[in-house]
Amino acid sequence: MVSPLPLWDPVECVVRGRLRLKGSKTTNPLAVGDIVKYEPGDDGKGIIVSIEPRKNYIIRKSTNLSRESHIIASNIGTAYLVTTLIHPEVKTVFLDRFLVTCEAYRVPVKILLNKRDLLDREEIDMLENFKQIYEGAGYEIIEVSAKTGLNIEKLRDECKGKVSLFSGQSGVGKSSLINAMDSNLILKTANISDYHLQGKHTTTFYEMHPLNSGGFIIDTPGIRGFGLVEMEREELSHYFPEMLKLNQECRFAPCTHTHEPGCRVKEAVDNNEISADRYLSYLGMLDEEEKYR
Ligand SMILES: Nc1nc2c(ncn2[C@@H]2O[C@H](COP(=O)(O)OP(=O)(O)OP(=O)(O)O)[C@@H](O)[C@H]2O)c(=O)[nH]1
Ligand SMILES: [Mg+2]
Ligand SMILES: [Zn+2]
Repeated sequence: MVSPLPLWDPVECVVRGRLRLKGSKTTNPLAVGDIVKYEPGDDGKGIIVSIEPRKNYIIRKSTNLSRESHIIASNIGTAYLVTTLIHPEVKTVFLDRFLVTCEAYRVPVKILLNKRDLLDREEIDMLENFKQIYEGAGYEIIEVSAKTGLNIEKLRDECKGKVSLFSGQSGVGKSSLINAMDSNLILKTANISDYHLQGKHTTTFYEMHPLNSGGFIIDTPGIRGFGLVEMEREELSHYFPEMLKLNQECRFAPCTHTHEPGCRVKEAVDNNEISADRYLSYLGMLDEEEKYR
């Protein structure tokens, strides 16, 4: 379903002014992953003249209040949502927003749980709980460690022959994982304690890297806030796979799974078929949709 793989023969290009105007509702008319046409310019650089239609993309607003959206990347084979449980602490509200956006824009997504080496006995319980919630919702979780190399080989295999996106909060180890996958790559990484001191992001560019084992990975700067791009109230639950499955069984259609009698989703939350945390996340998103519209 996704565009053919790029050939790795970089040409430096600039964007033509007209192109900027076309994408006026997004802060970036051109996103990493875009397939473009370019013409040779006078100074040896190419001039980008058009962008091919995107097969898919991930888009966000920096906050719910912002009017403009930002396209994180396009034409993605698999988006890997990188997270940790601790150091930094997982923010499930953020994860859920990212996952909803992937569903809405038809981007296949998996969760990479990094820094597995840091979890002690007590935290393993946290891990089980986390897995119950997200595997229960239908997502694949791969436990990895850039430090010990856990499952890096598996990841390398998975990433062959496609464009993969690594995204997530700052400090979860996106760049470290990519470095672990290919010894030719030396992306900048930073010690976690520096983040707290300066609130800084180590990766500041959206950049695609070829892997020597095959495939391409897009490294991205850490994301702080993830504002959903507008969607209809009735539509939101379609992007929670575990709710979508039961949708047909609700008495009313459309059902927002809030106040409606005979709601199968609410029943599923009550008897723990659907995680209460995910349902709360859903309610939070519905609320905000209302407020910021
Ligand atoms: N213990 C442990 N530390 C890790 C692991 N992966 C990354 N780190 C450390 O976590 C810190 C942050 O890693 P980065 O790779 O810079 O994180 P990032 O997600 O790319 O961060 P941004 O570029 O700011 O978005 C570094 O100090 C890494 O050494 C891991 O698997 N285990
Ligand atoms: Mg980074
Ligand atoms: Zn319902």
